Amino acid sequence: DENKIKNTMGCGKSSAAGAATPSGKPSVVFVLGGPGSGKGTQCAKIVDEFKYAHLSTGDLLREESKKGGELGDKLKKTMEAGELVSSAMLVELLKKAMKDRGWEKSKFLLDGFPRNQENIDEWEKQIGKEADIKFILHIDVSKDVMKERLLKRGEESGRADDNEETILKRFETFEKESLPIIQFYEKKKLVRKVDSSKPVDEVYAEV
Ligand code: UP5
Ligand code: MG
Repeated sequence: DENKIKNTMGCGKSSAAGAATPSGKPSVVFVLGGPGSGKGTQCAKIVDEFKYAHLSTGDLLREESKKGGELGDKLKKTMEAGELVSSAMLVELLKKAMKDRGWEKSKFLLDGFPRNQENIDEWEKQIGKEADIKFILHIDVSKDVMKERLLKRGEESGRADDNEETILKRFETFEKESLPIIQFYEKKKLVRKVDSSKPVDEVYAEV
């Protein structure tokens, strides 16, 4: 639904990218890209240089799943299958994390969100006009490179989804559900794409 996506992008046209909005609303950059493309790596560098709060929905979900219980187990299973968790709970978690960081006048890098249309619909429902979305930062690199990076990271990361089988499922989910979201934003000229095939600092220079 084109209008729904468009509505999400409604505000904040005039203020500088990254600046907190005069309205006192939080200013948001969605950082998107495939599994292992370097979203977290680049966000950490942005945080070092600029005063952004970095929230990775994947990290939030991993934290939540560590708590165990019925929800924790369900999240763990979904992530190990390389599938996407349901949006209502995810956006609730995200909004709470944003509030904990300080809602007003803050600048957020939302790493790995939104990944499908349901995510966008739920964002619209729970947050919508309460935040100003500035643009989408697309960290882009080939599947071969992503796979190589993830397998290497998997040697030490302890992440249950950094194994070959799950990596392939994560790629599938990304292509089927998340790429269309990036492509839609692209048509709206809201995407700033960075080539992430180069060494970290060179990628960051472009970021
Ligand atoms: N690396 C990075 N940049 C490099 C470079 N330029 N040169 C050489 N090496 C580079 O980087 C990955 C690895 O590559 C690292 O070892 C790094 O040193 C190296 P990283 O910055 O961690 O990449 P990132 O894009 O953050 O990869 P990540 O694995 O976190 O991406 P995913 O999108 O797969 O994982 P995420 O944690 O966001 O989500 C995990 C799962 O949670 C999903 O599969 C899904 O099941 C669930 N989820 C949802 O359902 N909904 C959400 O909204 C979010 C997550
Ligand atoms: Mg990450």
